[in-house]
Amino acid sequence: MTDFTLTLADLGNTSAQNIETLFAQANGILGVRASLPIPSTESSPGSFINGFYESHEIVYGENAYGYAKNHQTMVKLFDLRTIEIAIDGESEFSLLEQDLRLEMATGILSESYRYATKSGKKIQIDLESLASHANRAVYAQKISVTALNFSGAVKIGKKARHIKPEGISEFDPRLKESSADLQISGNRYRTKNSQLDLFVKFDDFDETLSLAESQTFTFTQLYHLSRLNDFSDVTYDTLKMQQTAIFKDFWASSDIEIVGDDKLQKGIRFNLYHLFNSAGRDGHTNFAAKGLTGEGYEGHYFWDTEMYLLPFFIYTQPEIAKSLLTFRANILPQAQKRAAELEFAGALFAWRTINGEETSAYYPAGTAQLHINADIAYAFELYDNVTGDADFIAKNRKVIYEIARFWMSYGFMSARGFEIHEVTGPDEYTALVNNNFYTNKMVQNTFYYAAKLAVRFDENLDEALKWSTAANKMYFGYDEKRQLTQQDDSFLDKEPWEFDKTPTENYPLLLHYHPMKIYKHQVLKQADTILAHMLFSESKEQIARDYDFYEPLTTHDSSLSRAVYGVVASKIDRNEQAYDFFKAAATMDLDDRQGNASHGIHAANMGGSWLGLIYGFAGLQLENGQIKTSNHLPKAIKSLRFNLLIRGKMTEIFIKND
Ligand code: IFM
Repeated sequence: MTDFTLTLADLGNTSAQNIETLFAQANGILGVRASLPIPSTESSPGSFINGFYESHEIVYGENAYGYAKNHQTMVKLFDLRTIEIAIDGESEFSLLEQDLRLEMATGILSESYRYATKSGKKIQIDLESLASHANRAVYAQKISVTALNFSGAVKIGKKARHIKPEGISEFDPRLKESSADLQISGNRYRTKNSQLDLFVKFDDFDETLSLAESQTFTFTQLYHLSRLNDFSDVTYDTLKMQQTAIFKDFWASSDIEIVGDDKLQKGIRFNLYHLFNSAGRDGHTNFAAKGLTGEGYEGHYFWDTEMYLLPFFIYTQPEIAKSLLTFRANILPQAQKRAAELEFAGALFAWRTINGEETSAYYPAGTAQLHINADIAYAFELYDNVTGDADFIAKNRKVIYEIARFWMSYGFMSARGFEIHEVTGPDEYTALVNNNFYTNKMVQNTFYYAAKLAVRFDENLDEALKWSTAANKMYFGYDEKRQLTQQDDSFLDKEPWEFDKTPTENYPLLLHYHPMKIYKHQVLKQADTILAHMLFSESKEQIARDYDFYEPLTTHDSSLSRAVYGVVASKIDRNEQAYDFFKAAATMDLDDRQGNASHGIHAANMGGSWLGLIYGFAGLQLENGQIKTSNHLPKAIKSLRFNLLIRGKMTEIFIKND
């Protein structure tokens, strides 16, 4: 297979922490940052277990009823990568050369480092490693140490080191201390507050060898980390063989071939590779905003899963999609409790969470993003339509009914129709508004789907009638004079943001302006109305007018924005604009375009780049179980080939630009 290799030459930013993120290895349960074998002062090594978090009470200066009570932070666990080396007693090294090769075709990372001591003794460290997809408790390494220009005693120590809290120095609301003090008893590590257990089995290594010049010593290290104290015996070679086979299957169903732009070809494969690696697999974990590659956003699960990641999984890896949706079904009790606490009916899912409880300490851009509830329903419906998995829907349909009940109790019927007030839409630079267009559209869709299920299963028919009526009467604001869809009731009346007076270094705005200043202006962080246009049908003229109005007001400070604008640009036949957006999405982390890949991958954008190709360039639409495509290839792309798995049947789609 060609073009499945990632090297340092593919990266726009080769800082130590960027490399750690981009070359990180993960298997949906366990993630390990690709830190240097001999760490530098810039290193931020660590490993993560999906869903393994510590909690702390949120201390509010001014509390109010119903605010989220606890932080949940995915714990930064062990440094599994550091090798302690001493040559004839010298243990300080400078890095001379490094070379990393990530074989995305097999899920195996190869690395080579050359180091020198102060007195000039040089060694080479070669590593081969994997986070096993066959045995998700295991991170495995094959380590070779070569004496390059000396003969002598080399002491090698390889021990898993628990990372202790050190505090965060940077001001960035997207980051929080993630290391935690753990209570250790034998091979069990327990979080103090959340009382979660993790069991480990480490084969530590500590030896002094005598190496002759050019002689290499090779050994393997296996690290087992699991929520269950149950480990099987495995060997490095078996794990490697299994890993290769699993990745072969993955690419056979999920690869996308782009002819005409090698950089984008690599970019999209890199994105799909990380999507496969960080998705939870057990129905009790989900997909963190940064996957299992970094500590940004505390390992929380957001709507990113439903609206940006699930389409890829639903169409190519339905088993993974099912487990991500099962997670939502499993946290239904927490959502029901939350709705009751806030005195609404049904279920209210948390904006950001690990264990199902709301953990957003800033409700205007957190809990108020109620749209996540409609997003979840949307994803269930997409799964239903694409896979035809009737058993799953039959088993979990209560999730949809409960969400519909929440919306019936949250919205209200006025003379104008069914209205939904005091919400924040996807655009986090506009908060607490009435009738956010995206939210109302998604809720309308939720009501229709809930009513359809009620008819399909012949139950809740009285409620179904109310849901259909609310859907039919859903209110959408429209500015007749300007012929524009209103993002919400007040957006078009706001003061324009002075973009020409905003210096480049003041982006992202969230790091430089108080929320009140941002909220009172016409400025968007990310696609909002335009996201609704990506999902639902509307005349091309209307979409184009809205696109031309909202895009110049959008900073794209959120990584979730560009891909969506790209899909919609394709939808209105602006194929070259779509191409520019797609390029930005496909290479966002490789080129560190958001400037914070060090905190972890931008997973939603990676899913968004799949949407850019499949919904955008290939114009995929699903109507009544039938797929339709249309050709929106930009000039530079000669052809596009991909697979879709629809109702269990694999369909290959090939589009050429002529
Ligand atoms: O869910 C997103 C949100 O839409 C924008 N801020 C970051 C979150 C996590 O990716």
